[in-house]
Amino acid sequence: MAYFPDVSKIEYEGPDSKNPLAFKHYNPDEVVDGKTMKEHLRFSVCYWHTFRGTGVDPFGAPTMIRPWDDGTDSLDNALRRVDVAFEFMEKLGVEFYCFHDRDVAPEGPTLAETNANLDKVVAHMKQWQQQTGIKLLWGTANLFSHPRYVHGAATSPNADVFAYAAAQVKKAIEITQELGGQNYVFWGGREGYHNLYNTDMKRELDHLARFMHMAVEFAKSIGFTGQFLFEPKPKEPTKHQYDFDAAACINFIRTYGLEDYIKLNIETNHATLAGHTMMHELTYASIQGFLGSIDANTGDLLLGWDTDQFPTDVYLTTQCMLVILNQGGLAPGGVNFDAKVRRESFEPIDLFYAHIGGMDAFARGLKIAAQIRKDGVLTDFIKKRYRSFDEGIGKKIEEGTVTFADLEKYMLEKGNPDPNESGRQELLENIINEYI
Ligand code: XLS
Ligand code: NI
Ligand code: NI
Repeated sequence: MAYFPDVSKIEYEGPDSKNPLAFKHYNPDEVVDGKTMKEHLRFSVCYWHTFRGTGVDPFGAPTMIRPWDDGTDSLDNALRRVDVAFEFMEKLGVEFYCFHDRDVAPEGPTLAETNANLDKVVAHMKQWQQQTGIKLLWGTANLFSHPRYVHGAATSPNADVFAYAAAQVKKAIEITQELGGQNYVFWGGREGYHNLYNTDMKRELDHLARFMHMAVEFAKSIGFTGQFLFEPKPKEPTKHQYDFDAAACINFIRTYGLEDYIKLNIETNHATLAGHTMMHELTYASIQGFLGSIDANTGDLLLGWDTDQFPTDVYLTTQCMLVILNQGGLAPGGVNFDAKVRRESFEPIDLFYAHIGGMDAFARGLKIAAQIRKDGVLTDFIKKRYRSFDEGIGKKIEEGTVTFADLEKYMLEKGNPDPNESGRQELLENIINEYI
């Protein structure tokens, strides 16, 4: 049975094609900078927005037309959605997908029944993976939708809720392993606070760290070798999320001795909410060896919430790919479209347009970034800008062989520093424009 009867496999037709159901730039086997595009980009479809998104918003009812979905939480409906998902991903030509445990299977009245539901759906997903070759980029657990998580999960003041969340994550790691998942993501969900009058921040952070240590220990005990990833987000649903931004997450990871086990999954819209650019977040994580994977979406700069739109801005994708290429790639991470079609884009075909656009935007970003790097446009400039640290006093400063007293003596003798040089920001912006 075909759920998208009007769509056949999406092919690369090149930049001159006018076919809206073809790639203009994403050519999976084309080699760019030593690797194929698909090796660089490792695209992933997210299950929650694409197969569970209904279009509901705080002001209105669901709008999405999904002929295959009967709107119930039955196991049959869940199994059918898997068929839809794999048909979609196969036609789109993505290699990976991601899901939360509760996206794919319904909760039952008890944890045992919930787990049994999950096992049935996971077996079905595994079959589809074997049949299509599509792989699991990462698994995760939904620790935020159910009312039991009203005060958080690992940071709940209720120890039983912590225990329930632990049981849920244990199972989520097991199914991620069962499906050959290459990573496992922790996104804070409701791990944060609305008001400090009722919050013991120290205890909550200690609990979150204990939770992650237990997850890491459990993964070791079953031989799960996937990479753990922590996903920063500054706010929403809580007023302050503990995984605020890359800097806060890295500080948390290091403070609690988790640096050997956890990297970051950086999401564009979350960077924006934190008052950063995506390029800032990626660079900050990457220079410290913590950039593991990305959630490729974008926000609306005029709206203050997580709109999770598909990325279409080629400047944005170029900046992402500059940082990713600089660190030699993302694997075992990838480019996950944690993005949803707009409430007004309610037809099934819109799911294809959205993903094709995102994939093409990243393919262009990849090609442009590779050319910028090849021509050394930015790297040469930056290298030259810092050349005073390559020799003389600068070299000694970097090597740590001079003291404040030495530098005072140096400057007293020299009198004044060498003159500064222009930063040439506008020139560089103009040059980048020539590549876009
Ligand atoms: C929500 C997050 C979430 C994570 C996975 O804003 O982006 O979707 O990626 O739990
Ligand atoms: Ni995300
Ligand atoms: Ni988000």
